[in-house]
Amino acid sequence: MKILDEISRTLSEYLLIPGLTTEECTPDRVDLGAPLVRHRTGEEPDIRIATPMVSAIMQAVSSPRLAVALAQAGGLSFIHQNQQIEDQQAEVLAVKRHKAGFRTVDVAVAPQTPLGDVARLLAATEQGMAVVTQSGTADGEFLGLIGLDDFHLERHGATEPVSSRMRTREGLVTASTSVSLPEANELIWQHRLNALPVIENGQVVSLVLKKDCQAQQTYHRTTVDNAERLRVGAGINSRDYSDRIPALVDAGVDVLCLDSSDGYSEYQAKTLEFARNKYGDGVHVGAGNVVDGRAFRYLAEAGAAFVKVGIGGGAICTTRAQKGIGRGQASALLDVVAARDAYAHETGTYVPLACDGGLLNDSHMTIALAMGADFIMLGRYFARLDESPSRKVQIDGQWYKEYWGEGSRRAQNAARYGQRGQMAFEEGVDGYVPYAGSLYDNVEETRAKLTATMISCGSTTLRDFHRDAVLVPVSAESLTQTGAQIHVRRPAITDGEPSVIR
Ligand code: MZP
Repeated sequence: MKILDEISRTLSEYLLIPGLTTEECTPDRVDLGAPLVRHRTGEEPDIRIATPMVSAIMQAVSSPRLAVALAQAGGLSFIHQNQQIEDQQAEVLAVKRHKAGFRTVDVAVAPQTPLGDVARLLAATEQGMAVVTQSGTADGEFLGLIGLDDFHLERHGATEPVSSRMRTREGLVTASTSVSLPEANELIWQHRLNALPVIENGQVVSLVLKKDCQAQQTYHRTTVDNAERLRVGAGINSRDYSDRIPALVDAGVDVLCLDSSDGYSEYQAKTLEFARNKYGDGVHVGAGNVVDGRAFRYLAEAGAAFVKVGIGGGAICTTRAQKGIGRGQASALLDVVAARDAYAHETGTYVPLACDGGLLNDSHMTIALAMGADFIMLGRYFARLDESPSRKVQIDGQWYKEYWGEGSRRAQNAARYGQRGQMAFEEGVDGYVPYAGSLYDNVEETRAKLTATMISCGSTTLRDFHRDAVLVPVSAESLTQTGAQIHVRRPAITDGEPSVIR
């Protein structure tokens, strides 16, 4: 037994001291770009991301929809591995096949579907338009479109069929699959359309929406591969890797990551060895999670493309209470950063680090990046957003999204926790997080905060930030004074007027 001569510290226990802000430190010069995979020091990695944020390998977080939105915002998602290989493969394929600006059909109805059902479907999926097909399924014969602008339930009747109000195929402008996005947008403006269906063999392959035209112009740091397809990652485990890795590689996955609560194991080294023997440098596999320099070196030597840091800090995690394993995220990160830098110095190979779990607010991200993390993996942050796959629910008038841990009974991700079959005990919880709106808006706001912090510290790149940041531990007393100190309660609202509480 050995007891480390240090206290396990969290990210909240540090603050940044501003550095000299020079005239060169302007928002347009700040580059938040980060390397995602190992590379020779001083050279460019195969994959970089413009926004140093990736989504957690979790059922409640990383779906194709979120992966598309995050890649458009400059980050990257890891499609979760707690599903059948073919299902995960299909999700990766869906992202790789995503044509920017071209949506797959989210809502399809039949001509006889009652208008009331259409209204409910559109509200539940937050869409404004449904495709009408003979069979009522997305791959049925295309008959027309029906949108919220086409009917009013009180005027037209909830039981009336879709056929009474739909816009039929004959009167619609459509396009073939050879249409490019600029051409599609041109047709939309020329014919004053809300939506342009793209048709092949009588079926709708995709829809181009007017409201997306504007949005496309805002995505200027999208994470794409050499063929301009969105990049996407995927989780793997150290059990079925010999089948899962080839299936994901066939689907065009850009980067893989071992998904385990404790990655310091021979199982991970064997999985990395399998990938290396089969694909050489052609496939990138990240590993983790670890909380000290020994574990980092072990995985770096085994060929990890990047290493994830963090055990027990996740917002939904009960590992520390259940098993007594873990380390404060700041202590873990500082130890692993030192090991990464020593490894780079000795070998000339830089293995990026992801800070994973327990980042409760944006300032934790700036502290983690200042300490040397290359990018941040987030679960709770993305689970709150429109694009996450979980349900949006209202509780006591407030909107929430469901969020559950991979170690919860709901997820049953036994492979991640080294358990077999049904999980014998839980290491995570199942609950709700406050709903927070669209991914793009949230990521832009976070980017603005990271940029402002780096400017205060006098850095324009993350590499400079790693080198120049000055951090200070805070006392328990000053922790209690962090945040707004409001002593006046907001008055209760009665009859529309605030009543003063004395
Ligand atoms: P957070 O961003 O929600 O705080 O943490 C997300 C991270 O928590 C994931 O990337 C993963 O490493 C970890 N995780 C996922 N499920 C559990 C669990 O059920 C967990 N215990 O700890």
